[in-house]
Amino acid sequence: MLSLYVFRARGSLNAKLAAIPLALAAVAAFPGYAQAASSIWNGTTGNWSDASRWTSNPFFPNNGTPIGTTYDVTISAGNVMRDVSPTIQSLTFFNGTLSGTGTLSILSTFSVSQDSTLGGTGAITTNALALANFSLTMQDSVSLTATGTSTWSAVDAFPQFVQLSPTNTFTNSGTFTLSPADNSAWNGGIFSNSGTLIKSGNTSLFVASNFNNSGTVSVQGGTLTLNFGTHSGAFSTSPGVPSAALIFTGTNTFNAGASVTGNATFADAADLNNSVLSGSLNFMAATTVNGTSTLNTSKLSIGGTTTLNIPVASTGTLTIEGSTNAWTGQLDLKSNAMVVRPTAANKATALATLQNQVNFGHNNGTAGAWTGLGITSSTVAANATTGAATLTVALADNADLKYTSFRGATVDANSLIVATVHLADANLDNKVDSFDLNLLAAHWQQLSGALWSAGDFNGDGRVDSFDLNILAANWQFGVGGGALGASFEAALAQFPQLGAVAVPEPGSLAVLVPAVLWLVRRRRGRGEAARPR
Ligand SMILES: [Ca+2]
Ligand SMILES: [Ca+2]
Repeated sequence: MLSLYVFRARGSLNAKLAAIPLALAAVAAFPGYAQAASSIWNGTTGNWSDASRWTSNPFFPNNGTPIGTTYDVTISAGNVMRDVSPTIQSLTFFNGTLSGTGTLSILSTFSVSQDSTLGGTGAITTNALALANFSLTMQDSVSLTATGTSTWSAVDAFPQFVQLSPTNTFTNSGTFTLSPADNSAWNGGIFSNSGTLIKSGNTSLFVASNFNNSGTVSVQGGTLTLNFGTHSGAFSTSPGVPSAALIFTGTNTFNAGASVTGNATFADAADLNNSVLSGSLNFMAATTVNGTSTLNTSKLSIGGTTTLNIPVASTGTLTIEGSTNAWTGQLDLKSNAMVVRPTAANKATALATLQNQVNFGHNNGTAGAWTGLGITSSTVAANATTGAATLTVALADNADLKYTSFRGATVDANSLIVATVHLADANLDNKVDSFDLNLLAAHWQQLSGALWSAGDFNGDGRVDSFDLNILAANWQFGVGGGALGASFEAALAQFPQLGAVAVPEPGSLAVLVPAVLWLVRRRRGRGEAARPR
């Protein structure tokens, strides 16, 4: 049976077999003359170094034996065991197994088709990996590295598969373009990309490996889904290609150097540490934005809980899953801020939505506890339980604040800012001083629609003595010792209109101001030693 099998395997390669002796004769005739030889395995199970199993007999394929010879190798059946560590020019591999312990260096192209298996230990390196019409299985702990220009081509519509065991590693350090048939998959093991990985074609590919990117991943068409991994490289989708999409599933960690831009969905937990985030991002599960990360997106959609651990994030549009009074996603600002940049045309809608999301975050579940869905802050929620709350989540209109940059985020007159703030800090600079009083004074007696940035600190849409009282109670918070000379009385004196207004009961200014003065005196008493006489 074996001999018949071998006969068949060899018999199908008669033309190539016939060429070998001629090539070897040429080498023998011109020692030192560079000569490409083809060598074909005979389909049995045996050692690579057993020359009798190769058509290049008396030599097994290994560049330089004899001197000047390079080998284009074909394995189409059987199991070739790497008992040596050869270097060859190319390997055409289909329906065979390559096992053993030695390394194998392929200087040009490693072509894989049909059902092929790599096993054993040791490393296989190739310049170009060419996958087409194949399924490739890796076993044991063999590794495969592609350093040059590699391709995965779809010959027909049938999905193709790469299957690694948990102890196999594939590394791309060159440029690998993946154009597989739809619903193809790269499963198992470790997929390490330190080069450039390009997904092209309008098909979907699922990389269900531990995928780690320290290089560049570019989706130029179709969907690339990446299972869990740790990244310090760049991910992008081509702008202007609606079909191009990146999906991260499983737990993904993005460390220093990582960036994500384009149409990307984080379907499961993502830890975004020190990464640059832009484009159109969807955070559908627990997502944290940490460290020195920057988030400046055109669109941000939040499904699960997104936690901001950076001072500011900015997005053109913010979408939180759910609907008015029924939000199901959650933005946890912690002690930070989110800038939303609507156009003039959709500013009013964006503002109403943000107001509802903040209100829902404040009161959904336990009223006033800041534990609801929508927009909230776990920092403010913790502060609220102290019984002497000093923090809140504020919604500010930059038309009031007139910043061009807020904590480094570019803003304009249409920009809206939601931020965790100290009470009465109208301009969100972590201090309560005359700038805040200025804003309040500019909107004094506005009867409706006032935001935090207009001095409405109690959220009733009006700017009146209730708000002035809150300002007085928090006066000089966050201001260094030297500025304490700016007394509230002196500051208030700058705004005679505040004193001239007859305020309806119970908050008339006549009643208010003595209360304010009492507060200021009390603070002054505490700060006696620091004040010059
Ligand atoms: Ca302030
Ligand atoms: Ca008010």
